[in-house]
Amino acid sequence: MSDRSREWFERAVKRIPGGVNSPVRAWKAVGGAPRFVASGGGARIVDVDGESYIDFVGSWGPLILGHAHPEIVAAIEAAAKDGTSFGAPTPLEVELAEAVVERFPSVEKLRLVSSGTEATMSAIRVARAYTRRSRIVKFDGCYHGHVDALLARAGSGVASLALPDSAGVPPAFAAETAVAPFNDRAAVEALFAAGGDSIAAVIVEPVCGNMGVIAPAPGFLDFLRNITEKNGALLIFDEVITGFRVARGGAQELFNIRPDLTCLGKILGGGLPLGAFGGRADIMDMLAPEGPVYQAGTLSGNPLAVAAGLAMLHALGRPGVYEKLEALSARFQRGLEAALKSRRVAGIVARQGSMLTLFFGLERVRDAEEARGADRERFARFFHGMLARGFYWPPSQFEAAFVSLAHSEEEIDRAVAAFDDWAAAER
Ligand code: HOZ
Repeated sequence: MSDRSREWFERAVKRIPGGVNSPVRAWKAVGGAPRFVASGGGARIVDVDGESYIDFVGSWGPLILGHAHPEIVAAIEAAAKDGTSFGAPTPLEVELAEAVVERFPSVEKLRLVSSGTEATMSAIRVARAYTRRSRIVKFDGCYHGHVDALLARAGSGVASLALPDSAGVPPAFAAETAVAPFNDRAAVEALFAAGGDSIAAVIVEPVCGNMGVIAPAPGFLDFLRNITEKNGALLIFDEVITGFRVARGGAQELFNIRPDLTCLGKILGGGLPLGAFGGRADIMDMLAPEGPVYQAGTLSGNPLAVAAGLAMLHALGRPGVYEKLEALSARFQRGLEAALKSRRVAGIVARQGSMLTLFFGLERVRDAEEARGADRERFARFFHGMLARGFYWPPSQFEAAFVSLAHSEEEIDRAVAAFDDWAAAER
């Protein structure tokens, strides 16, 4: 079935740690050897053995239009013909910055980088410089890329591999990071009460996507906005996943919150490496060459990534796209929930817009501690059960699955039928 994938994996592990360039891809959390992908088109990917799958990973979020969307491919081709990198300003960077500002009113100025990790790393640096404070508050299970200071109780691959935290992060760095449970107001209040004047910023995924999908409790984001403002700390929204996905203007539009700084990535780059951080002009003007905070990158604002991002934002500007995504995703949730119920498999479907997670064995999930209580063995069987039926799901309990505009109602219904079939056998 997967002979060529196995051969490539055996070859890969000899030269690439774990055989992969990002840990979750190794399938350690679900077992088995990862499929090596040969191509993708629309909602499908095809592996090197010629097996085709309907994909709910979507490159972990960027591919909201599906794979190899013709408008994105055309934009990249056209840009490439004019040169792939200059290390000098280009007009399209300005257009992309303007397009982001138009969608995110809290962002007055932004800087383009090459990944979400760079975006969060730079955002906390500028927040520390602006406030002249050093401590950062983050939430258990939120993942903000592999920045040293933010690898405390991180979600995503760190949680999938059940690592306490990353080795190689000096304790002194982590000491500047305080961790609270998501959705826990009292814990955040206690941190501010104990040392609010040393907290530079609170960074949060406004809808968690890296401990599985967990929505904010009603009023929680407003609470964070108020407590940071009251204490002179900045509020940073990590919208690398939620930006352009849960709404055109991200979670901040959906929940009507104005953070001080916002981190973006994934969809912003149309499937190419691109991130951004931005926010209030007085904060962003701390950056060199205007101010004293250094931040730079040879490939920052790369012409191909910027062209792909602009084509993406243009396509997402068409009327009805978010309504269509919501309808498809709600249909998916209803179908999965009906199957769970009729097959008497305990679990919930946690969803915000087109990001969703199946948590087996739980009745609710509000934070990382509850998410860690999910039945991960059943999740692994679910993953392989879906794979065997032609559906590619994120290979970890602690990641979000993504519905794209390339999925059809018929494909969603087939995924539900496959899930029902698996659930029947599981019982
Ligand atoms: N940690 C990433 C998703 N939340 C995984 C990225 C990847 O493996 O490509």
